[in-house]
Amino acid sequence: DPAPRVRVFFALWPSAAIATELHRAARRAAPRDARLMRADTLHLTLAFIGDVAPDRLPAIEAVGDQVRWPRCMLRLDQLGHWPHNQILWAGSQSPPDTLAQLADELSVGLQAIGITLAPRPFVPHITLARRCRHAVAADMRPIDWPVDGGVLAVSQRDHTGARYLMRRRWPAH
Ligand code: 2AM
Repeated sequence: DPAPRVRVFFALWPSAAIATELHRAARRAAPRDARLMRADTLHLTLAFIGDVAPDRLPAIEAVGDQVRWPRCMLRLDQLGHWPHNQILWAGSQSPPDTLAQLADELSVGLQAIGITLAPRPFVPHITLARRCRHAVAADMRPIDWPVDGGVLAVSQRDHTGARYLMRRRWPAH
């Protein structure tokens, strides 16, 4: 058998208070048959790495040590729906530049250790619900998320969906 691989990504993880507000927004906006994300699973992906051999984790963590984790205010004031993956998401009409910079620094750092991310633009979003088949017509009461660090998360999938473990946390600095 090949060695087991782990599915990892860098992300921003909201506090329980912000996650609760986001979950409320999701409940208000999502159609009944959509599958809401649990509050404790809500996050914003900065760099999706995917499946790696566990022995790659120290180098990946070292990338997290190298970048600057900014402190910033992220105003979530936008709901969106992507038909191609049936996701209902929350985003920002004016994301701070520092977040795109952070995503870029992570991408460059990962590239330097031989991990190339999918060449798609960074669209900061928080998936609120999956299997959302229709566009949603809903306004969102803005939620101000004081971003003060980030994480390396490990995704464990089973029949109940995904569970996330925080492998490392970095405070803003
Ligand atoms: P999504 O919420 O838009 O699906 C864990 O799976 C996290 O990584 C999710 O936030 C998910 O984004 C993101 N993700 C999963 N597969 C991805 C991919 N191929 N490219 C970019 N992000 C991905």
